[in-house]
Amino acid sequence: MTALVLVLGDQLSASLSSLRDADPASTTVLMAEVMDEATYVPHHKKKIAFLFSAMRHFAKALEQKGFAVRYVKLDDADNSQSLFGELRRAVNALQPDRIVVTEPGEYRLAAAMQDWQRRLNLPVDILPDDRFLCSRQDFETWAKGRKQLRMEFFYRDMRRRHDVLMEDGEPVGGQWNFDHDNRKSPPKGLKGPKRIRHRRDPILTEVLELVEARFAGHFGTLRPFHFALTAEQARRELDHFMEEVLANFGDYQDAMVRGEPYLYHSLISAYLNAGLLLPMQVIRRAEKAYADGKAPLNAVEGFIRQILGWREYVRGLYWREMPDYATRNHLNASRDLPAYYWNGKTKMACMTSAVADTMQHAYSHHIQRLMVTGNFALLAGVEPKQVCDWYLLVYADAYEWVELPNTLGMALYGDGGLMASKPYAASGKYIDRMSNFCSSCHYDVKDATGEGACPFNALYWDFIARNEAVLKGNPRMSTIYASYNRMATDRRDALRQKAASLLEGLEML
Ligand code: FAD
Ligand code: DLZ
Ligand code: SF4
Repeated sequence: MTALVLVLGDQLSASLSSLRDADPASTTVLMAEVMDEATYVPHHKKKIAFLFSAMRHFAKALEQKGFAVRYVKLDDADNSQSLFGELRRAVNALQPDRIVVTEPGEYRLAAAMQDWQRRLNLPVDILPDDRFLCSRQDFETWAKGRKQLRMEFFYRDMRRRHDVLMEDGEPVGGQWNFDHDNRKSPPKGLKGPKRIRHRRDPILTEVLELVEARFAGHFGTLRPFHFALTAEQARRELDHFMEEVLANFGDYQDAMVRGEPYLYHSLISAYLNAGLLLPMQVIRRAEKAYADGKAPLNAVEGFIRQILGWREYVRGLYWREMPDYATRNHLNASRDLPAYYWNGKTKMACMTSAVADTMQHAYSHHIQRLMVTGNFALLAGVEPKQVCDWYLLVYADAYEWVELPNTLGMALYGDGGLMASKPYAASGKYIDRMSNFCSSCHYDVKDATGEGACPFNALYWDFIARNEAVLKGNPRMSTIYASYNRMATDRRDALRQKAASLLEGLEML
């Protein structure tokens, strides 16, 4: 029996379910760089360069293990530029007895795959992606019958189930969550630690030239290029994070500083999502850092919660709610995404900084995504589909299974509170507290209605006012509505007038 194993660009793990038990003597692995995947949204240049280079390295590693690898480069003469097209060509050339593939991360591809067996007239085994720590079935079991799917309870369950940061059946330190010790404002002059860099290799040089030539019109800058491309390089970054950075992760998790895109974040999401790192490998490494006294519990618990909790939770939610999740728009938001999301040209210093980091690094950290670009789109009422497409293409770690719940659910409240118990809406005051952006901004964060007032302020109160019918019943919004309704009528009128003029001139801010 000969098998053809299709490995996708975000399945670069030696332990992948489709490869784990494959016999190199009777297996050919197919990997293909195709325009269909590179352009279903026009991904950031760095994201394409990262994936193509990492794919080529992974193919080499498989060859070293004895597998025959059919690797199709983007510019190969007969490349059909679609995954199915490449599968069909390989089937015609190799005449395998069956096809094996690990289930893909995105619904669109999973739906298309259902038809491959019929179209190829060959058995197609689609195996579960067990690199995740909660299977789709286990998430269903957890979610079934619950009125609310709150991440915190899911996370506690995962801690128990995987015995992570547990001692005699209790959470280490006596609490599940240490967030009250986290999330400090940035002190003046806060800088992130220096990050390690990897040596350029011939594979990367060739791919950078390819991306420069073929994707010139895509978002973002390509060079300098800094991503790890192999599991070994990603592990070195992880080790460096654990030794030098994790200790301050909790304290400055929500801090934002101009010119410091990374601060104390791990920068591992692109590696986890492409398979160069595995979630349990990262979690056990963080537990070890705690045991070795390299980092305090508030940092280690907060970090582990992101991976064991949030990452698994959003994946479970995605598969449970798709396909209609992608079309939800609970607040009926319909404005167009302003041009500064693409070029960073706005007088709002916080938005310029978040977009500039994104253009340069295909990265910005969680609070910039949530409380700057996400918050602004929420307050301005931008149509969720346009916002989601933007997030899906601009970040090197973006795949729909993780991007969509975070954007549509967490940032935009588009799912009506399935994911977030209340909208993450905030005025300029929050951004001022957590960043140094406002001191160098054209706008005045202390003003809400004057000529040079911070746009986030009036837009925030307008968001509260215009969504009153939908949000008022939410108990977590009651203090906000009480404050709003206590405001003098003149003040409320002034805020709404200011917001109307801001929305009218949204492109000009
Ligand atoms: P750290 O802050 O160091 O966190 C460690 C790890 O925890 C991350 O690498 C990631 O794997 C995981 N993690 C943390 N928060 C989340 C979360 N909310 N959901 C899932 N995993 C999480 N993350 C993506 O991986 N891909 C996306 O496309 C993506 N889109 C987002 C869109 C919006 C609007 C928002 C608000 C968040 C999004 N996130 C996404 C989550 C989060 O912002 C990124 O995982 C994080 O910024 C990656 O940087 P890091 O590796 O330095 O993370
Ligand atoms: C994101 C991406 C890109 C840019 N290119 C490819 C590619 O050429 N070949 C490939 O196999 N995968 C690529 N990917 C990753 C896929 O889009 C990803 O596997 C699906 O979205 C499922 O998560
Ligand atoms: Fe952003 Fe307003 Fe601060 Fe300017 S003043 S940086 S627009 S929050």
